[in-house]
Amino acid sequence: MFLPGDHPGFDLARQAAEVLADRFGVTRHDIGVVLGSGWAHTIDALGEINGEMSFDDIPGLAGDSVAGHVQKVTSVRLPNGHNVLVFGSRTHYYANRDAQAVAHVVRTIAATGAATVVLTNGCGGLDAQVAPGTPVLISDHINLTGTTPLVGPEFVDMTDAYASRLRVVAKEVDPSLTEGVYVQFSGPQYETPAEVQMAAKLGGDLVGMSTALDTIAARHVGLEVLGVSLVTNAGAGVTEAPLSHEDVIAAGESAAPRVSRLLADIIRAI
Ligand code: 8IG
Repeated sequence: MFLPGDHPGFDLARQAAEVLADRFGVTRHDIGVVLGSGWAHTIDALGEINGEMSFDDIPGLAGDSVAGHVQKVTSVRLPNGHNVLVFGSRTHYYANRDAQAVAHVVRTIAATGAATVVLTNGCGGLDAQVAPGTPVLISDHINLTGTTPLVGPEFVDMTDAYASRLRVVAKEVDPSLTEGVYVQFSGPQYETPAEVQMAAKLGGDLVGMSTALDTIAARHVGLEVLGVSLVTNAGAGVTEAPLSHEDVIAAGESAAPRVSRLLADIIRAI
């Protein structure tokens, strides 16, 4: 139905979408949202909740167990009637080195009927002037993971992978938003200062561990992508500060009310 074609993982995504449609009584979702570190409160500001489900009850969604990651899917009805499927977290490549497992969330979103996916993340910033707690629109990415969720001769066009149309919509909602190139490392260790320097020399602005692989999977199934990063820390060596996961979560928490409200406004405007 909504996810035509044959590829490893598509059958499992269609099964997951069927379970979600049955449980929420929503035959078609219009927009999918994946919440990364720091974005969890977006749901509160979106609209009326149709229902929620634990990852444990959804085919293929084992999830991972990182502090700050929420293991549930929520269906929300916006004031404009759009149904939005919100994943409280994603499966990360670092969890089990499985790019197929990573792609399952966006494939499931496509299988629910959505045309658009909003991918959010927490990331490191390469510009010391960008304060922790600043949201940045992703304009493009560099995939340094050495992997891809695609198998076989799938020659997907990655031009305008982060739809310029959706970035315009986001900037209409908040003209102060800036854009940046997201560089994905495979993690889970943070970068060395030398790796952060390399990412900057390659043309990167942000370093993270998730969104490039998600976007490849999303473009493969024809989803229009909006990527929004929350800079929760300066990349290693950009400032004197050492990196700690606890500090990263704290920065996300303190920015949460403001960035969640912003994201909700953007999603309502899509
Ligand atoms: I939150 O500094 C968060 N995620 N690779 N580097 C990478 N991922 C991150 C970082 C960071 N901060």
